Amino acid sequence: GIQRALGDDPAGPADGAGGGATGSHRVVPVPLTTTDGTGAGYTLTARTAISTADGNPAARQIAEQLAAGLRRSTGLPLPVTDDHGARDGIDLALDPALPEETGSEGYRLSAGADGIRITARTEEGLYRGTQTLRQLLPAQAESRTPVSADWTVAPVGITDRPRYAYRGAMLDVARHFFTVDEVKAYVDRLALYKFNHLHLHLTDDQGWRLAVPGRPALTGIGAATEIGGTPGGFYTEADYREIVRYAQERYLTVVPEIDLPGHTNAVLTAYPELDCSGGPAAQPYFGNAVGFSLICPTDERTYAFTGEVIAHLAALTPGPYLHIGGDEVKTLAPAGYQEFVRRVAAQVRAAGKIPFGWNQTAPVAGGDGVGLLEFWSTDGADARAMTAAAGRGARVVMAPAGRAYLDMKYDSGTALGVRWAGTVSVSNAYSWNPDTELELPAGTVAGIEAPLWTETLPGLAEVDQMALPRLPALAEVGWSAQSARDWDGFRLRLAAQGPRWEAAGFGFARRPEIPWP
Ligand code: TNX
Repeated sequence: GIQRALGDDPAGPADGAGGGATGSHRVVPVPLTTTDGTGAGYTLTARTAISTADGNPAARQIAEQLAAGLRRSTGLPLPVTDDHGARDGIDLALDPALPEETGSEGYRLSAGADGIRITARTEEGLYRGTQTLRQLLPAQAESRTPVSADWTVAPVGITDRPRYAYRGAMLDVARHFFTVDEVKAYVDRLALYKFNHLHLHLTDDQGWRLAVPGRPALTGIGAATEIGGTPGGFYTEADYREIVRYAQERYLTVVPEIDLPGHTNAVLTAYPELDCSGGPAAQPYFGNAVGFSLICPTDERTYAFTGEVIAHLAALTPGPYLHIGGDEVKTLAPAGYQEFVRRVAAQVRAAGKIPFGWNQTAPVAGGDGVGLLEFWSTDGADARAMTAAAGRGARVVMAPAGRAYLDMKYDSGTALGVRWAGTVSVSNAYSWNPDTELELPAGTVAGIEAPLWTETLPGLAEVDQMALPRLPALAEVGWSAQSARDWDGFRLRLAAQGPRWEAAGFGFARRPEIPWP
């Protein structure tokens, strides 16, 4: 709650557009095309069923998820059936005959008096379509308990598909630990806005958050605390698998990050033999500084350690990427740094994954080195290094701190967050083009990511204050065509999300840029 009060603007929005967009035109991220139909629309009633025509198990599972969410708010029975057409209702159909351009996440949605139909070439597309449907219903559809409302979807035809294949959000569970339930709650917010990757920053100076077989001290010692000295925590293998499963069920791929060779103070407290700095023995770290720790790059025991961790993590990770960090190493010369990253990237390749690194790893990217780079820097030299790496075949995820960092303060009055990259208003987060932010060869931008570092954010309430409403702004940057989006339309559509968050019990910052109803 602190920030909410700060964000309140007693004067209200200047243009009097309070209440935001209505009907079918309030979906975030904005679909490719939305065409209003005529007639009464479709109203969910006690007769409504959700059907999956061909009995495909994945489609059925998507239908069950949709039904579970809507049952809890509407109190309607909403049975899931295979007999499409037997009753009126919502039909989810896989249709390989849809145009190829629909892609792997695109879908079509139509609503009319006789029902609602979502079609897609893939399960993933069907799932994205159900997230649009949630937003076509009244805000009360997000309630966690039964409420009464007019459950009508206006008549509409929507054709949709994403601009970028990679739309990620990062959660730093190292600076402050987040429980499995808190991570799931964050995934719930991401799923609604069609994110498809969850990047977990699992390790940092303040804590190591994943159990690794044969390395008990990593969690026994390295996970004990967090920033401020409060108790930390870690994920057991079962916990981690549960996060992966929950995300997968919502068509998000988990991207685990083990940050190396800096940001490793927690490792060094657990395994002092991996410290060759010559300084005093590493102690648990409760502060916010970066760049002071280094796992010994000249000791073979380090590579034995990274090899074990990477092999274990790769085995737990169904997705293609394994992030090796590489940021902010201030105590190692470039040649030694590059040699280290090259060796660890090779270990990731050997484990069958694509090495992903922060932009500092650019000199080692391309070819069989780092395959995917995450650009966050505000430095021109780093930008030029990206151009060179992309020329060697690396692809780039755009997460420029001045746009995409959810831990930046909204303005100088924001209580939470930091401001080393400046302040990031909702409009700053929204108004940029990932394709032209850097000078990169055509087609090398894989997508966008919204990182959330948690030095100043101890729990989900604080996370919500920073993520909402900027997370949906970045979702639209990643999903919607540049030509389909503009700030004036976005702020009205975003305003319509406020009542949804209220119904769902999500906190958010009532930023005065947005004409909340
Ligand atoms: C920089 S950006 C970091 C993190 C901090 C963050 C705080 C990057 C790759 N590293 O270690 O948490 O700033 O905004």
